[in-house]
Amino acid sequence: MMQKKLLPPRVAAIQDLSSVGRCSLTATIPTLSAMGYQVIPLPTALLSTQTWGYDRPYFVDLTGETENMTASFVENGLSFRAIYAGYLASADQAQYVEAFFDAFSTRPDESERLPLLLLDPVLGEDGVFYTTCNHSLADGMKRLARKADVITPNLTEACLLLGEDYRDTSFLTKEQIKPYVEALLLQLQAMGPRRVVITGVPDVSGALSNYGVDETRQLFCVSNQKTKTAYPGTGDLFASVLLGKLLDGASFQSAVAYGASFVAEAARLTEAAGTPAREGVLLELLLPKLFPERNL
Ligand code: PXL
Repeated sequence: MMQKKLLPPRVAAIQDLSSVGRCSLTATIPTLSAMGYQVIPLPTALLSTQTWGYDRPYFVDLTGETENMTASFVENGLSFRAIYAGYLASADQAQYVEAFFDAFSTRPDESERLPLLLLDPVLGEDGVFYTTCNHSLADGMKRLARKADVITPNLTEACLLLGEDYRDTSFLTKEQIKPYVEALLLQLQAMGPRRVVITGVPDVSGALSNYGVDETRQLFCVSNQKTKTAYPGTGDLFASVLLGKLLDGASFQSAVAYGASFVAEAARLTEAAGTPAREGVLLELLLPKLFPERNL
């Protein structure tokens, strides 16, 4: 009989299934599986391709299925070590995801809430909404953020959650950016989540930084060199690696640093390979790096 601690803990992943583009479930499932976790997907939408760089993806909104999937998981007595929610198809779906959080939260005490709830409030980028997102979905994400333990917005999403003005930081220095982003981090933390990271903030030096605040209110920043090409799905890949590391027991700051450098390496490798940006990063080549060392 295998030792119980070696059995892969279950992680629910509430995200879209985009067949092409290495984002959402097609990033989360391989990544967390490589790290030794069993992913239980609850697809929020079905798309032929992700939306960035493709004309008219075929899109099926699965909002109508969310409640029944949840009920079936409850009926079958499932439990989760973590719940990771990302891209949602509609504002109504956010309410069903909130019900999912409630159905599976046990909360023995506040310091070790089970399961760990990670929300990536996918809404937009570069100051604008993704084509399928809008303000009512942002309101739904705000309600979910209040319940989450960890949230991973980019700068656009942080501003949308807070109703603050988005500023393009790419011509500013880190010293100029820091007070703006740190104020956003503290406001987001005051909404409820103990740990917040604002991802992918560019600056004039050509770095891409993740600014975070941990459960002790310690602020930190980790930076990597930005590639010339931007790839879709890197936020999903980052959140997946971050979650795996947190579940492994890493501190928030070290999990953020590891996830950010993993994504930066994936972007560098993909740029060197010259594959189309809209197909995402070549994460398959890097997954072996994530394998845990285990003697079965
Ligand atoms: O990676 C965020 C994301 C998730 N899902 C879909 C997307 C995007 C970003 O464009 O299009 C369908």
